[in-house]
Amino acid sequence: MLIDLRSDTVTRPSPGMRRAMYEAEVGDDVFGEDPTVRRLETRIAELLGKEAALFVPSGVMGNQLAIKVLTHPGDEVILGRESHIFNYESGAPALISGVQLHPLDDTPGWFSPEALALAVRHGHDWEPRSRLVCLENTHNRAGGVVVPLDVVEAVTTEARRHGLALHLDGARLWHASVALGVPEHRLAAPFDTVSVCLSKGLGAPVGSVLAASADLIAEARRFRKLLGGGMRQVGVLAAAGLYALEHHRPLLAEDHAKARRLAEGIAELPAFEIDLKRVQTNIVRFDVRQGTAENVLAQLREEGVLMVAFGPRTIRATTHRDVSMQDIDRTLTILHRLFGRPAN
Ligand code: TLP
Repeated sequence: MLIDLRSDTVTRPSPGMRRAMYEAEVGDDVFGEDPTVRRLETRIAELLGKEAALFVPSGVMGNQLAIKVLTHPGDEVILGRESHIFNYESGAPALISGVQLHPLDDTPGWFSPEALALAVRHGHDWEPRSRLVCLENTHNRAGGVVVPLDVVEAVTTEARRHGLALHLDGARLWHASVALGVPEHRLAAPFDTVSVCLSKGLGAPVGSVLAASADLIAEARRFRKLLGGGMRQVGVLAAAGLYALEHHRPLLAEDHAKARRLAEGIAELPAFEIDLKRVQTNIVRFDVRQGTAENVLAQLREEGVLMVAFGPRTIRATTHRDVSMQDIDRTLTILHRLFGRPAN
């Protein structure tokens, strides 16, 4: 049996989730007639403390709809250099919204209010217009780190001082909430738009949700259709999302515990370098001291363990509900056997 730690997106729907999908009441959601989708949207709006929400096929679409409804072509969007939007969304902001991205150093998982203030333009004719600031919580490439509440408050307050709009990529906001012991709506409060994913740690097969004011959601709904994201009897998928919120979300702390165990085992190996302080949720990011990440990944693959490269020497392992603590222990046994010799 493979131990698949490539991402928390690889989970299969649980038996209870499949049953909920089978039994879902459905209707044509393009006409706004799918009762299960409506229930999901209402539930997420409530959890995030926003007026309304929109079910979308993916996290990318949630982020891109947010950028679309908060900007005009030619505007500038300030975001982290390590963010998902900047690195992994195929250049969509340029294509869909006609905006320019202004990346700031967010190595720890965020940029400072001071760096943000310096990046804001001055309104000259020859400058792009600063319009939107995006944050990511938890921050994927930083290693699943949680952006603390005081940082969220400081950065968003600074953005508002300059009259900027705010979007939160909360693909794993659930994990941030569990790690901080703070409800999602507190982490979402300063933002105009928040996108969350059901298909990552929560274990639904498909789906993300964008939450915002009723006006912004009405606008996003129009662009979702334009992009081909208007879905019909999609209550079968929304049912998986509702099930995940109720039955899988309360278990996320277990995934954090698996990541911690894995990280502590990796820290014992001189072949690798890991910052344990960064292991706060379900992502374990570590560096290879000698040789390449690809070489280590190939050796692990031979043993049935899958992880991904996050750079030439950097590896990411992500825990989720389809890997057990026993799988983590087996992974550590394999890592110790392969890489246990001291580095010289
Ligand atoms: N992240 C995926 C990869 O694309 C890297 C993963 O395996 O972690 N925001 C964040 C912070 C994400 O981590 C992801 C997916 C998305 C948005 C996009 O979600 P999808 O894949 O549903 O479009």
